[in-house]
Amino acid sequence: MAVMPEYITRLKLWRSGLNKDDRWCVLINADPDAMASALALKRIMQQKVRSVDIARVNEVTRPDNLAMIRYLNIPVKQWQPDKAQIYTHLALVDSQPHHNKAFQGLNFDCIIDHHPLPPTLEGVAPPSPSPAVFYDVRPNIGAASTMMTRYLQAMRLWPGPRLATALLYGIRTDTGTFERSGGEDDFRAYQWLSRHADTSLMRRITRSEYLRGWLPLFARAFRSLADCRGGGAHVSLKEVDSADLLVAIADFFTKVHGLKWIAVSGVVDKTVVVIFRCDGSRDIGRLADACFHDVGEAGGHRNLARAEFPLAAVPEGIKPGDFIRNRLETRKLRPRAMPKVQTMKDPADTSGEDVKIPCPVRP
Ligand SMILES: [Mn+2]
Repeated sequence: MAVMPEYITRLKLWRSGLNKDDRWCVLINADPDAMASALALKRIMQQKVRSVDIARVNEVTRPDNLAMIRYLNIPVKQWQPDKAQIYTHLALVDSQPHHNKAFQGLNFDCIIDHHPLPPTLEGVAPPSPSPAVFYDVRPNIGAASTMMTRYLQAMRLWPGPRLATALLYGIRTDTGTFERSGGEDDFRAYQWLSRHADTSLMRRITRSEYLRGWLPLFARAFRSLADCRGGGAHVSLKEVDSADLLVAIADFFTKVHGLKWIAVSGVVDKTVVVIFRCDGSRDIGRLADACFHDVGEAGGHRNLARAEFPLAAVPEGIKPGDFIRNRLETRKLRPRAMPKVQTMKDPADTSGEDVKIPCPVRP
């Protein structure tokens, strides 16, 4: 954190230069960390400018994200490019311009992020233009909410329970409650925020794991549950809107004592998706690989794995569910190969971002 005082001085300078007539918009790719960071930036700016709006460039569909917006009253609206001229300035948090098409061609006077720099800037000193522009990108921090928490502390702007809860949840989702990432800075911010947050609101958000519309599919999932070799089970669904639902069902079954592994399959847009979860008694990534390496992408970790293949790979006249069940029951593990790393949606990831997992590439 040695560089922090310099950033704080620059942020203070930037803030003192804000104009009472300015209308700002903070753009985000909405997830808990981005929404919390935008709220915190709004708090830092709002006394100094005429207005601060928060606009998202994506749809919010995950139940916990929807709960966060509802219970914490987050004033986030859909970004409308054709109305961009009503704003005098734009800010970007938890993202950089190269992350999303919607950000390209826009001029940002404030960028705060913790994702890697674009390859063109790696190893180069960050741009430090006029004091009218604030730029802070630190890829070694676990969450943008951590950076914002430090700024609030430094400016003696104590967060109310809603803002503190939002930031806490931002750190929690981006670090996987410190299981996936996060360092000392994140942990310290987390501890400090815990004292200001509303625990009952937090519980309502973390408990929002399912959508009302998913319940009939849960009913179907329970009916389709069939035992598989080695204390495992298979759940087969037909067409579903998104793989989020399959992940939610698979995660649910990890709470059933005595079930050693679960595979939940469904069809999303002509692609068959199989989500695997395991209690650690076997290497489920290898099972996923064994069953589906020849038809698509398959692999993962010891406890979490995923396979995806085109519906067209299922032979005519055979139901996808039966095709999958047959392979789950009969395929033999392949000898361990040196895994190549390829980008695939991490089955462990709950934040909605793509990360790299080791995954055997199909020959
Ligand atoms: Mn983030």
